[in-house]
Amino acid sequence: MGPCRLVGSKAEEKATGVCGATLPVVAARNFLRKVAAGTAAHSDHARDMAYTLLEAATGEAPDFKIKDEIKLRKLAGILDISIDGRTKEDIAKEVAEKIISQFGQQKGEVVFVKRAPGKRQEIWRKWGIVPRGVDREIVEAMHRTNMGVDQEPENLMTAALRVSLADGWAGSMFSTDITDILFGTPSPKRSEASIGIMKEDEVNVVVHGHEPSLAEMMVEVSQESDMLEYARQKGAKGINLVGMCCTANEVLMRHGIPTAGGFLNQELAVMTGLAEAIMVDVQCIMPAIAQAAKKFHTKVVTTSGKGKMIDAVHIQYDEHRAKEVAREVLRLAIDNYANRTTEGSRIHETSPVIAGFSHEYIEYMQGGRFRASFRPLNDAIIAGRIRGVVGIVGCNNPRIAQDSVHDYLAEEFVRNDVLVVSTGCGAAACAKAGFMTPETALEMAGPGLREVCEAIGVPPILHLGSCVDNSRILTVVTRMVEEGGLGDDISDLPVVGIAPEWMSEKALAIGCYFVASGMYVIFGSESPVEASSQVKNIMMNQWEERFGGKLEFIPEPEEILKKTLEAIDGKRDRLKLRKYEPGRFGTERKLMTMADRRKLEAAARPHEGVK
Ligand code: NFS
Repeated sequence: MGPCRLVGSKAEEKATGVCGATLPVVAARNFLRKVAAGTAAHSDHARDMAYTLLEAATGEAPDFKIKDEIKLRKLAGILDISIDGRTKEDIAKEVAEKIISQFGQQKGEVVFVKRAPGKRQEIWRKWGIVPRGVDREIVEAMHRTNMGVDQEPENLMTAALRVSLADGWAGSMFSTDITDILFGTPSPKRSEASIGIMKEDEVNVVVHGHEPSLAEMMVEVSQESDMLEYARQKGAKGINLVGMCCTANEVLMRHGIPTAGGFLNQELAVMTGLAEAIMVDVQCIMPAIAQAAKKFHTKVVTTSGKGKMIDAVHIQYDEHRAKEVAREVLRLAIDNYANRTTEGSRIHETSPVIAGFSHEYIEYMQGGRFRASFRPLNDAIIAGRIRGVVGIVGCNNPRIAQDSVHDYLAEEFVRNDVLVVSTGCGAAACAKAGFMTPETALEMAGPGLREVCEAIGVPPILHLGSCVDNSRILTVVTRMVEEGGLGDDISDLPVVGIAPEWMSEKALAIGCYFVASGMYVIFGSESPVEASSQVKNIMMNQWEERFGGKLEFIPEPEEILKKTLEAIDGKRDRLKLRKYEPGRFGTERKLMTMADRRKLEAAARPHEGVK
């Protein structure tokens, strides 16, 4: 009588459980539960960010300030909040309250739905998948998947799309926007990637997890002269802050803090024997690190009441005294420096990386402050310089040699003139491989993509941030539609989303909201619904008919590549764009170089001179 999985001899489409639930019902039900869990993780993170914004605005969390007022005002506009004559704190308070209300909203539509292309919104309304409120969709998914409630695979799978939209167009998008407002909207930063960033003669503190609030405080306190002096007193030359998983992506994008890597790198950080402390909060944290740490001097420090761990030290994070908590963790790390005993495994190589491509910066880089637009990108696609765009996102998975599929695909796409955007552990993989530099374009990219990257001075693989920042990809594709020339909906664009080494429920939620937004999505590794041809048929055919997007699980990397390029070329065909041929392009507007852009900006601000 459950929890239900039909496996072994029962893994046939006609098999049933004791209650009569068929295999497709059980497969769809479990799938919906996973998508709800992934949505819950991203959205609960977003809720914490919203409360931090609220308390920053009211002064109850005095260590947090509003850094990006322009973005705050823009967001207030989207939320229909007036900004005239109001202080930024006053606006921020109302913005935070409005967003907090979206979690518990019971009726209507979550507010960011209106940011999607009009045609997309109509499709969602037609099929009844507009989320009402974030928590409501998650709770309903948990209810429907209880024993004896929703018994129809199609209905369960439609619910998966609705709950996923509460992630992409609500929870994750809230989190990205608020994080930018509090800590700054990312712009490109040069840094390094690999486990080789650990330093022998400094106190190494690894910040690992997902919510960036405490990690941001750690960035600040690790530069305080008192703390640096304390480290010197203990015999260290300095303090080396090291990022891990999505916390790494957050502090890399905003401060250029180097990244040690993604999900499967966390035990390696301990095994260097150089980590004085690994500070963690929530999500993707292996309990194994506290066990591995027993063989070294490393202290694993949990900081969230939601995420405690056996054999870890717990120092409770509190946003009301955030810097003080960060100092406490840092002092513990510094005190631990003298305890290094066990020689670990070390490497010294690191790769250069440029990260920090927020959607705002992507727009800016294509035309400067006064002509920010997506026109050059759309034109380059229309002309065939850029064949299409692929998002390579998601996790590492112990079933796959770490990063192997991320790296293989990234290299092949770039070679084939496909622009790559990347987030999460996919971005960490590309960073460690050294793919995220403008030079990569010269070495690896096909002729058209190379020309575009050279003109703008960007890598052919753009680091868009953490996994909640997949919402930035939604904004980018929406802006591409709005810019014109590539159809009138996301489903028209020659764009594919891929999670080649996925393992987390969060990845499934992301995959589903990309599909519901009209994209073809491919996951590598294993399918959680492999046993049910009916459920696979819903994901591939019914979803495509209704939503213009589909979800497919393809374990072979070569097959992922082939199907992606076919899909991109198919979309180009349907848009009646010129056939992609390497090295042969149509006419398009001239791309602006950095020098052109500076001239233009100087002309627009003659009194300010050239910046
Ligand atoms: Ni995304 Fe980031 Fe990595 Fe996967 Fe985990 S760290 S939130 S879930 S493993 S990409």
